[in-house]
Parts: sequence; C-alpha cells; structure tokens
Amino acid sequence: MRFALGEAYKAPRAVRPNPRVGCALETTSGELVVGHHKKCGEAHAERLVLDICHERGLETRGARVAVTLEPCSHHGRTAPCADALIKAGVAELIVAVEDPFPSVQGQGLAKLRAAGIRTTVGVLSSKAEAVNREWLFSQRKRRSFLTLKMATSWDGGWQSASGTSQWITSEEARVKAQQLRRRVDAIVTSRLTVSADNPRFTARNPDGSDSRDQPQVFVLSQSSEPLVLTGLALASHPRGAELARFASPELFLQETHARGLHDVLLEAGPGMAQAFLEAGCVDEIWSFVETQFLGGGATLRFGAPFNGGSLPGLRFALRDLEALGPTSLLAVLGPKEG
Ligand code: AOF
Ligand code: ZN
Repeated sequence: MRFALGEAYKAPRAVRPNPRVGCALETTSGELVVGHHKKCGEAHAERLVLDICHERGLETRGARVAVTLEPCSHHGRTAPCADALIKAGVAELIVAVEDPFPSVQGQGLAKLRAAGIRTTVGVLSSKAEAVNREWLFSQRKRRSFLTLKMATSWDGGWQSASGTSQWITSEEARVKAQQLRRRVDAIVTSRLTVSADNPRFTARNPDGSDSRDQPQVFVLSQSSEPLVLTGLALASHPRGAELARFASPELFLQETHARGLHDVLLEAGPGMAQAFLEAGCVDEIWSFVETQFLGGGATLRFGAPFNGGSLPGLRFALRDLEALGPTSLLAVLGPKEG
C-alpha cells in the first residue's frame, strides 16, 4: 500500500474530475509493478499495472494487489477494474478507501469477494483519504468542498469588497494565496467583489506567470442582470467568468459537484462569507491576518444573521498556523470535531 500511495501522489491534475489513484502488484515470484491513473478517460491504475505485467510477460495469477481506492465495478469511460483483476487471476486485494462514487460504492469489492479473492479494506486509509480529500468529500456529500479565503487586519476588518480598502496584503501572503488558487477547480465570488476590488482571479505561479491550469470563475448574484466586465481584469480571465444565480450555498455547491468541480474557493466579502458559514457550507478557512490596523471606520464585520441562520453555533479548530514574512499570518481552520 505504501508503494500504491506513492503512485497516487504522482497522479497529475489531468486526472480531474477523477480521483488520484495508485496501484502496486506483487507477483508470486516477488516482482513488483506499480502505476497510477494518469488522465481522465484513460486507463485506471489497476488496468495500467495489469497491462505492464502483460507487456513484461509477468504472471498475474496468484498476485497480491494494493489499490488506494476500491476497484471500480462500472462501465464509465473505461471498463470495470474489478473484472480485469478477476480475469487476471489475482489472489489477494488490499484497498485503502471504499469508492463513494454512486456507481461503485462497495460493488467493486463485492464482485471481487464473490469471485473468491481475499480482500482487506482500510489499510493506510487516513493517508489515502488525504490524497483525494476534496474529491471524496464531494462524492460523499453530493456537494463540492468549499474553502473560504479571508484577509483581515489585526483589528478584524475585512480587506475586500468594501471599496474603501486602504491597505495591501503583503507579497508573502499573496504568493501563499496563489497556492490555494492553483489547488482548486473553481473560484466563487460576488458582483460586489468584482466591481469593488477588480480581481483577476487567475492562478499564478510564484514567478507571477499564469499557471497552466486555471480555475473556473463563478460570480454569484441574486439578480439575472447580465454580467458586464468591460474594463475589468476579469474580462481577460483565460476561462472567462460565468454568472451563477444564487439560490443557496448548498444548491450552488451541488451544481458545481454535478459539473465535476469538486474543490471550490470562495473569495468575496463578509456578506457572502456569512451566507456560506450560516448554511454550514464552509469546510476549510484560510484566514490571512495582517499586522495593520484599519480602525472602526473602515472595518467590515458580519451583519445580523441571514434567513434565521446562526453563526455562534459554528465551531472551527486550528489546523495549521504559518508566519508569512514579518507582517502576515495564515491560520488554516477546519470544522471542530465532536
Ligand atoms: C479505479 N481505479 O484508477 C480510478 C478509479 O469514467 P471513468 O472510467 O473515468 O471512471 C471514473 C470513476 O472511476 C471515478 O469517479 C471513480 O469512482 C473511479 N476511479 N477507479 O478502480 C482508478 N481512477
Ligand atoms: Zn477502475
């Protein structure tokens, strides 16, 4: 499983919207063959490893196989891996995490067991969960994983969407924030943020160049008035920006999930952040704090609860804390367990 996990980490972004999966096979004579899923639509990890064995003339009968995700049982873009493993005559299968994808969900394992293959599930599962954290979350909850990014002054004022922002986040904080943009599949924002802050919403590399993969941008709005981007930086976003009618955070994230955008970043002002928090739709918070003071006049805070929602019931815990140069702090928060 350690070899399989090492492979899963190598899986490139091109596998999206699929998960990152690695596989390791040990033949009865002790040869080890490893591989990972490389691109959506192409061979799954198990298929790839079996193909390598075939090419090298290695005997797969009686082999032990470890996979970081339950082998699939469905005919998707490719044929079922469970069938391929059965046909190859493997003797034992070790799986880290069960596949929550609706067309699989335990059926791959059931097929393999019915064929008399010894199966073990849950080996190094927390590591395998981490490799596909947002994908697994999205499959299980039927809505995308949402990360809220916020940037505030030391006295708690918001940096964005006010139009009165008199301070600038440090270079170190901006470089760090790009790491998040490079990670996600989509960025969601508001009309107010677009007009007040004129953000580019591109994912950039540390040298400032545009990253090869760009997030999809959604501008949430309660009105269906067309989005006018003339003269704004967003007009030249490589993937364009799409207007999304805002019914509720939950419905929006169900929609992005359905479109295969499993990892979504919210970059807007306190109003939109509050709506997502109250709906219980914030799964991680990246909170940048600058060692500057805005003072009362410029300070934006959360308002009264929306739609009877409540903030005091929400509890987050610190997951990570990082000093970024002499003037910025990044706190990463996740839901508090228990
Ligand atoms: C595996 N091994 O390496 C991967 C699996 O339509 P497809 O063929 O692209 O299949 C997509 C689904 O297959 C995906 O949502 C997930 O449930 C599973 N991915 N399964 O046995 C793999 N990548
Ligand atoms: Zn498969």
